[in-house]
Amino acid sequence: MSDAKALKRQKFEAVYPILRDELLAYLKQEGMPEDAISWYKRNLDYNVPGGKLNRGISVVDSVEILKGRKLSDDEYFKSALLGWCIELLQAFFLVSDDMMDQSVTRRGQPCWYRVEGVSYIAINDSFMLEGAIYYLLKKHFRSEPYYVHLLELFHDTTFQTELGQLIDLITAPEDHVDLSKFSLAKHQKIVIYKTAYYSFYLPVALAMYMCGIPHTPSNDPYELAQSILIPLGEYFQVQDDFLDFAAPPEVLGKIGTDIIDNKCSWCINTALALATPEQRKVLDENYGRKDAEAEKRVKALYEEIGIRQKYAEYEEAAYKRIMGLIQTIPEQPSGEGVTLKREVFKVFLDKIYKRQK
Ligand code: GPP
Ligand code: MG
Ligand code: MG
Ligand code: MG
Repeated sequence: MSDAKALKRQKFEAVYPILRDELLAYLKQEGMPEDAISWYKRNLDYNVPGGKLNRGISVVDSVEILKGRKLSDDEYFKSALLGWCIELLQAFFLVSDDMMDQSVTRRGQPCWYRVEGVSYIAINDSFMLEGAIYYLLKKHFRSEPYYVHLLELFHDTTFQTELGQLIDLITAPEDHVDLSKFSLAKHQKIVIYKTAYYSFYLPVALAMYMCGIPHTPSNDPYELAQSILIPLGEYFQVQDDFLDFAAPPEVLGKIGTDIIDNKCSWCINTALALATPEQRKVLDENYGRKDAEAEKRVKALYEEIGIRQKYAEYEEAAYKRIMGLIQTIPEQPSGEGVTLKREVFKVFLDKIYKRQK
């Protein structure tokens, strides 16, 4: 990591304890018992700050680029706070996703529900991570003219992600493997809803609202942003699917579960498109089984089919395609006020291009 990048991360991380303490102070003020306060602290500390923080820091980066200058202390704090609200949303999703996917590790440690004494309490803990978002938004943004936009955006994005999670889950029944039900079209729908909206559109749209960019009836800048960020998010989830199969767990921080979980992942869809009838039979017999040997057989077949090469080709094509989309943003914006800039999207794309984790 470059020095500049490490410093940026540190500055962003320094905001987290302030927000956590505000949340804990709320519990105290409500007269909650000490053990509840320390439980919530442990929940927050375990699940919120330890990730890559790409989504959160992207809010700050985007506000900076859109304003075209260094931020005041207040502007920095507010944009970082919105960034941490996305990290809270992400924590809410991951704690519950790991239960639904029966995952083992996350960010190099046991998934929260697998921590001694937590178990199903993790369901309520995930709700409390979500609740924190609206407490913080109300406390810090209530008097801003764009407050209702922030609320709507978080609510809409949460619902979209839950829709994506629903189709992810029902396309992967535990007791019934039927690979003929998978398709790249279905995969695309799943990944756009479960990942792209909250991971890519949300950070940039939050930054745009904070900068006072208005909606317009034609050529709405929010729609333009979405037309680039949704394909970007789709590419990101294809990476997630590929890394689930290909990345060493020590690097990825989590153990892949997609093959065992019968997921409609990019890898299986790509393999199905390339498989000979004999290879297809191996997939039909081994995919989605709760069995480490069967998982190994599927992985060996992915190698045989050349999934790594296919992925490298996909990644190059996706990068070029998204770069092309970014060029559709007018270079010389007309009119006054803050307008969209290509740089917002380029920075985001460069953050994920060829990622290993
Ligand atoms: C990524 O899926 C999507 C999410 C984490 C959103 C979950 C949404 C909910 C409403 C709970 P994934 O299972 O591939 O992620 P990972 O590989 O990180 O487990
Ligand atoms: Mg999942
Ligand atoms: Mg998962
Ligand atoms: Mg995954």
